[in-house]
Amino acid sequence: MLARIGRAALVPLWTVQLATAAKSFERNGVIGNRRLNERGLHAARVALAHRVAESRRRRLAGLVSAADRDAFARDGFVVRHDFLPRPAFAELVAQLEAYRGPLREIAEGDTIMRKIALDPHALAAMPGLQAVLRSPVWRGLIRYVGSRDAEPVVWIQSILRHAADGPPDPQTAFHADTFHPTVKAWLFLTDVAADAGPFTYVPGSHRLTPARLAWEREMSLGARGSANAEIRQGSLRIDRGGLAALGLAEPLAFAVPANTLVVADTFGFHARGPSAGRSLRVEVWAYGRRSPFVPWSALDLWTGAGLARRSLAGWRLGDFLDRAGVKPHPWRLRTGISAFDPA
Ligand SMILES: O=C(O)CCC(=O)C(=O)O
Ligand SMILES: [Fe+2]
Repeated sequence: MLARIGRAALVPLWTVQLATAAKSFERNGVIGNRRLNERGLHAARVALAHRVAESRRRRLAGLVSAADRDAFARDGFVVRHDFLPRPAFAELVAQLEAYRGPLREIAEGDTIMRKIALDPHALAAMPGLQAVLRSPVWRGLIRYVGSRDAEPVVWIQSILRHAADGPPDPQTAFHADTFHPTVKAWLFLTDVAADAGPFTYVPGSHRLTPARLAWEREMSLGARGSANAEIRQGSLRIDRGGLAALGLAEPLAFAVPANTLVVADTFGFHARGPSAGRSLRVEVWAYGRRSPFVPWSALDLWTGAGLARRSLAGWRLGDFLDRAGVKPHPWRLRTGISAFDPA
C-alpha cells in the first residue's frame, strides 16, 4: 500500500522526465509502463527525438565537409585515419605515457576502464591535447553528429580487457546507448587489432527506419521486466539474428592503427568487440551531453574546464558517500600509474 502511494507521488516527476534524456524503463514508472508503451509512448519519444535532432543537425551542416555529411548519413559514423600530423601525435602519446596524475578505474564485467579527467593540471601536463581539442575537424564532427553546438565531455580512457574477475563485459553485446541520436568519439592512441576488442558498429543502424521504430516499440513493452539490467536502464540490446531481421549490414570492427579518429552516433547499434586475450586500448574519448528535445542547437554555457570539474566533483561526491557508508563508489582512485600500464 505504502509502496503504491510512494509510486503515485512520483508520477508527476516521471511525467516531467519524459521531456528529458531520462531513459530508464526501471526507475521511471511512466517510461517503463507497458500499457503506455503499447499505445506508443516509447516509440513517440524515439520518433520525436530523431526529428528534432535532424533539424538541429541541418543547422550545423556548415561545420563539416559534404563528404563527411554523406558518410555520416550513410553509415552513422565518420572515420579519419592519420588524424593528427605524425609529430603532434607522437608528442601527445609521449606526454600521456609520462603522465602519472590521479586517475579513476571502474570494472565493467571483466573489463577495467580507466579514465583521466582533463582538468587544468592534466591539460598543463599534456599540452599536445590541444591539437585534438582545438581541431576544427574534431570540434565540427562531434557537434554535427551530436546535433548540438556544445562542448563534449572528454577523457583519456583505457580499456583493459579480461583484466578482472567478473562476468563478460556488458558492452560486448550489440546495443544502442539510448533512444535518441547521440555522439561518441574515439581517437585511438594505440593500434587496435581485430581480436583485441575493437569498437564495432553496424553501418546504417543509426537510421530510424520503420523496421527500427517497430523494433523499438516491441522492445519497450518488455524492457521494464527484462532479465538484462542494461535493457531495464534504457540501453536496448540486440543479437545477430535481430540485426539481420532489421535488414542491417554486417557489423564493422574498427581494427585500425593508432591516430585514427571515429565519431559515431551511438543510437546506432555498436559493441566492444571480443578480445581473444588480455588487451589494452587507449583513446581520447568524448561524448556529447544529451538534451534530446530542445529545438535549438547552440546555447550552452559549459566549457571544457567546467565539464572536467563536474566529473571530478562527481567522483569526489561518490568517494564521500562511500566513506559515509551510504553507497559504494565504483570509480576507484588510483595514483602513480599511467594510462598505458597493465591492470
Ligand atoms: O568501447 C567500445 O568499444 C564501445 C563501448 C560502448 O558501448 C560505448 O562507449 O558506448
Ligand atoms: Fe555503447
